[in-house]
Amino acid sequence: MSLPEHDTIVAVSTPPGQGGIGIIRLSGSRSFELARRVFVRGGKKTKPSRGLQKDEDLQPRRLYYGYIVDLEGKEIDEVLVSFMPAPHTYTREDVVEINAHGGPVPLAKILKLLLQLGARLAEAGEFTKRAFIHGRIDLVQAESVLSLVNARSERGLYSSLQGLKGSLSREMEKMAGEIFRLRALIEAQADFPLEDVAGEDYQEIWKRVEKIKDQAVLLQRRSAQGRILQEGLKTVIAGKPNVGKSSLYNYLLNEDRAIVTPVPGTTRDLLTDYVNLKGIPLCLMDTAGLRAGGDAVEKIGMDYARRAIADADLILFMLDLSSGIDREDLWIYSSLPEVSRQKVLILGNKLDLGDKVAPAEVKKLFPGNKLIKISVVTGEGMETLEEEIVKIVNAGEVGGGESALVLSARQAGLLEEIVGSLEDALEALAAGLPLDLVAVDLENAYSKLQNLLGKEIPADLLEEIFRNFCIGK
Ligand SMILES: Nc1nc2c(ncn2[C@@H]2O[C@H](COP(=O)(O)OP(=O)(O)O)[C@@H](O)[C@H]2O)c(=O)[nH]1
Ligand SMILES: [Mg+2]
Repeated sequence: MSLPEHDTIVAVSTPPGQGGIGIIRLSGSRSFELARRVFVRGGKKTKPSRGLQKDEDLQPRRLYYGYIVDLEGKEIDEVLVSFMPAPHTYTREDVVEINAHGGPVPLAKILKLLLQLGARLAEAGEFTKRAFIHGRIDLVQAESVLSLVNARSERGLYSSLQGLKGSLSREMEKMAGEIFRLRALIEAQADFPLEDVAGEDYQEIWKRVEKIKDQAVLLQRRSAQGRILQEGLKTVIAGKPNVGKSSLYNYLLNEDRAIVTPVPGTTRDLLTDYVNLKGIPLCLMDTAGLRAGGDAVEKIGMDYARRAIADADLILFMLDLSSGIDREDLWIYSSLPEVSRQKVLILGNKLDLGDKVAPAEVKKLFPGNKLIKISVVTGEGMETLEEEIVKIVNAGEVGGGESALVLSARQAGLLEEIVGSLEDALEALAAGLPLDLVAVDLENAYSKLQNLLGKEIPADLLEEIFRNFCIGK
């Protein structure tokens, strides 16, 4: 690493803006000294006295009440300060946290003061990077910090926390260990010509590679669920014009975002927003109604709609109960992609205006799918709809579940390569190839696992990863 790792860094660790409190964090060998120079203890009775005089004044991991004063001794803010000596800190260095009253002005002043005294402004992710460099956390955990910062929902937060606690790392370490042992076993055999390798040994190796591959695939599946928790379940409302798609969009968002009119073809654009539905984040999209014809603008809108549908996790296919199911509805329904990772819910809207759809008809037209009857105007059936969405996610039909993992794009990419290498190994075994060729594939999988855990990772890539963090983390 080219950067000096041992200078003292400082940053505002809380999000920008008008917060209740703001935290300024210092890390490095000079943090105590710098903090002492600007911190003045204060109590109800004692008048502020400049600086901390004696070491006894200051015990680790205690909150001290007082003031930050500038170089002229003028008070900047009332604060609580804690001093945390290395190595039991986030970065494994001496850390000071100053809890200020927040508001951008005092925070900026305190920060400037510490910079004047010789601290350096931390780069994005530098605190976490130091934690990693000093071996407090591995890379998987470091990336979980990033996910945590970005988590959109409580459950996304939970799965990032799992990564941070190291459960994901432990599983990967276990896989790496197993591959390592397998390679040792193969090496022991590799000196013999293939026909001398005992059939049982060959079988045994095969079985064990298969087991590791299954584990990797499971991680992959769980990470797909994690993506949903983090980025939101891509939910697209689709159907012919005028069935109430925009009305549903507004209802779920709880605001009038989309224009609703009785004129078919009103929505021409793709509208997207995030909704938190009982703890599940939806990335909700309202689309232009699909129909034959329409002007140029509407056609572009329909094009957007089709693309959004192809990319969705969940499709809310809407029709109008009061006018019944017609050819247009069936045309749209039959054009929905049949992809197993996607789920379609059929919504019959405008229940308040009547219901011309018989249960037998639903069974015949949409085999294996049920119809949820709603009225966006009266709110009837909406609770059922929301519960159904939660159920689908919880059942893992489109993702979710407690065991979901949040992986960064880098991690997901590596995991895919690991699965690929393990599949290659299995193919080589199936083809009865010599074991040293199998060993090459295992070696590949092994080094990628190490890469995932940040053990054999090039420095520039490391810089890149930490650059994605925000400053102060
Ligand atoms: N009575 C009734 N009217 C509805 C309902 N949902 C939507 N509408 C009306 O149907 C018309 C079309 O709605 P809109 O949301 O723009 O449909 P879209 O074209 O599918 O986006 C509007 O006049 C809405 O007020 C409903 O549940 N009941
Ligand atoms: Mg609309």
